[in-house]
Order: sequence, then C-alpha cells, then structure tokens
Amino acid sequence: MKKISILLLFAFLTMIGHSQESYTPSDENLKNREWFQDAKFGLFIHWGVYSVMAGGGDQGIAEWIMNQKRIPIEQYEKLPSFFNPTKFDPNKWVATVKKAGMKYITITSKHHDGFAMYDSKVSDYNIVDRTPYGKDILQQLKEACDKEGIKLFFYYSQLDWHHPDYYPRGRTGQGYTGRPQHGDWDKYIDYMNAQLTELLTNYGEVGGIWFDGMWDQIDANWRLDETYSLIHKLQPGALVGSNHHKAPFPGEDFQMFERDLPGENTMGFNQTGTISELPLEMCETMNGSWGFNLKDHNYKSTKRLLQTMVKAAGYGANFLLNTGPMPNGEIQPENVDTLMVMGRWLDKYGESIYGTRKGPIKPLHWGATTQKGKTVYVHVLQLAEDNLLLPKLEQKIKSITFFDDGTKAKYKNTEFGTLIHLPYDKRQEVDTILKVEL
Ligand code: FHN
Repeated sequence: MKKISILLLFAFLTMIGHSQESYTPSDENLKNREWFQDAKFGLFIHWGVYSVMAGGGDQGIAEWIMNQKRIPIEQYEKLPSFFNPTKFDPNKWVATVKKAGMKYITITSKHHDGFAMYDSKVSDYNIVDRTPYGKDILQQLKEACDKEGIKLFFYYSQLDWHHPDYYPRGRTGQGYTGRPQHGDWDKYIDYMNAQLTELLTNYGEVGGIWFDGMWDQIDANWRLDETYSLIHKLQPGALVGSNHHKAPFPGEDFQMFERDLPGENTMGFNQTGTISELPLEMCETMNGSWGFNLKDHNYKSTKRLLQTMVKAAGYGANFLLNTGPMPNGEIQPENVDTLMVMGRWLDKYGESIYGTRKGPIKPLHWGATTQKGKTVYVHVLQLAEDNLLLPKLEQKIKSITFFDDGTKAKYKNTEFGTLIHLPYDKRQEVDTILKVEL
C-alpha cells in the first residue's frame, strides 16, 4: 500500500514537472479559442537565413539544410551575412493573406537552426545583429497585421542546433555542429524562456505560440509547466500549441496535426490517434517543402488544397497553409497564384467554412460536413454516382438546397439515411455544397 502511494506521488510529481497541470484558461483565452475556430484559414511562413541556400539543389531540403548537409556552426554562421531581403514588404504579404481569405499568420521566429528572425537581446544570433538587412521582420509584420486585423502567431523551435547548452543533444544536431560535448540544459531552457518573454512583451498582443521540436527528445525535462505558465501569465489570451506529435499536454490551448487530417497518420508524425476536445489545426505545404526550395516544383493543385481545407473543416480543424518566402523577401509567385485561387473560392463559398464547427457526420470517402446553427453544409468532394446517401441525422431535415443556385434538391428519407439526388449538371469541380436546414 505504502509502495503504491509513493509510486502515485512520484507519478504526480513528474507530471507536474512536465506540463501545466493546474491550468485554467482565462476568459480571454476561451474567447480567442472561439475566434480561432471561426477563423479556419491561416498562412504558415517558414522564413530564415536558410532561404539563401534555396534547398541546396536537393528537392526535400530547405530549413533542414544545416542538419541534412551537416554544416558546422562555424560555416552556417556565414549565411546571415548573405541575407538581405530588400524586397520584403510586410504590407504586401498581409494584402496577399487577406485576398486569400486567411485570417491569421504563423511565422517562424526561430527555427531549429537557432537563428532569431527578430531583435533578440538575449543572443546576438539574430536578424538585426547579424545580417546586412538589420531590421526586425516580426516587428514590421506585426504592424502590418495590426492595420488589417490579421492575427500573428509565433512559431518557436524548442530544438536548437546552434545553442551550446542544448545538451544532452537529441535525435538531430549531433556530431557535425562543432559544439562541445557538454552543456547546461537548464541554462538553455532559461534562454528559451527569455526569448519567449521578448516575443510576448515586445510585439503587443500575439495570437499565440506554435511550438515545434520537442519531439527531438520528448522525455527531456522541458520545464513545460514553467514555460506555459510564463506565456499564460504574460498574455493570458495567447494560444499555446505544440507540434510534439502526441496528445496535448495540460497548458496547451490547441492541438495541431502536421500534413495529415486529424487522426490520420500517412506521414508518420501523428503517432497518437487522439483527437482532443481543444481547437484543432492541420498544417500543410504547397509543394513538399516548408522553407524556400528552388527545385521543388511538386505543387499541389488548388483543387487538392481546397478539398483538404474542406475536410479539415469537417473535423472542425483550421487549415494552416505554408509558404517559404524567397531570400529577397517576396513570396514565391506560384504560391501567390495558389492563394488567389483559394481566396476566390472562399469569396463565394466562405459561408460554409468560416464560423462553422465540425458537422454531424465525420468526413467520409465522398466528402465532409460542417455546421453553423441549424444549417449543415454537406460538401460533396467526389462521388461517382448521382445519388448520395447521407447517414441519418439526429434532427429532422426541413429542406435541402444547392448552395450555388439555391434550387431545391430532391431527397427522400430511408431507414439508412437520406438519399439525395445530385444530378451531374449540378456538380462543381471542387466541391458541390448542399445546405441542409434542420
Ligand atoms: O522539423 C519541422 C519542419 O521543419 C517544419 O517546421 C514542420 C512544420 O510543421 N515541423 C517540423 C517537423 O515536425
């Protein structure tokens, strides 16, 4: 009995060291969670000094080039001196985001290479001190976002291939970097918390912090309790999420899925099948790279991206679509084209996406459902037949109309569900939307 209680106490103590067990989100935070779920569509931006190398001639490499090409810190540190994005125009970025129908931006403040894209005072390994450009990207972007009512989230990599105290090392950043084989882990966490403090005090109200990299050594003592409490103390409304590829830990405000719909695991990242009750977000690339890659032209079609966004919405998840800006500061024209097509689609069909929650029927092979009040939007993404059997809904159906022209759809209720007639001449290339009134 005594042994069991000691074990329980130990388990409890390790748990509280790990995450913010006692966390109760503030009213502001809960309000922002609602805003987040309404927003549905955001732009992910992977931008750092690695963009200068443009993937180094390999298709699958961009922001990982330091690790994949085993570039020692001494050499990699030369990259900032080539980084001079004279064409960076934050207002233009934000205008693109707005036209795309996106409501927020999540940008890398520091990726795994450890280089801060803002004016950090706790380390001179940052854009202001080390590049000829010499200006704070985040500051400029935040000002542009504020003018247009776009929320800004900061991506922050907990994994660091540059900091000497990121020791013991995890699965990556080993051997080649030239760092000594010793370091003080707690000093690294202090450094990280100091940088987060800068991000949460120098840029006004931020949407939230998007953590990544904990998967490098998931069992290390990350002192999450301290970090999450710090964020929630500095900005109670800021949403905390972490791409650790596990079910959310206490203290997190949303759950994210990398390049997979919630619950799916085609990429090998989502090791847990858990879909939590927290707001959800799926992030996706437009080609196969996060950062700018000159050789990666494997662009996904706008149809595919729109359909993924719709399916994500069917799970109640936001769609965070990525771009890797070029080293001159411009967004790749191919990406702008894609965003414009998506924006035009949302101009017309946004009612069935924004402000909705997951529908009564989980996404199936033919499509997905979203819901707002008593209206269910049935998104038919692919269907070979001219009839759709919609599984039984709990509430009685009052009417079914085609979103496009408002005409009534023919349907009949059967013991298996509602059979809806979908003639081919009513079909849309991307998504045939039906409005079902309950
Ligand atoms: O290693 C990163 C990768 O570079 C990128 O930032 C993505 C975005 O979700 N996350 C990591 C891998 O899980």
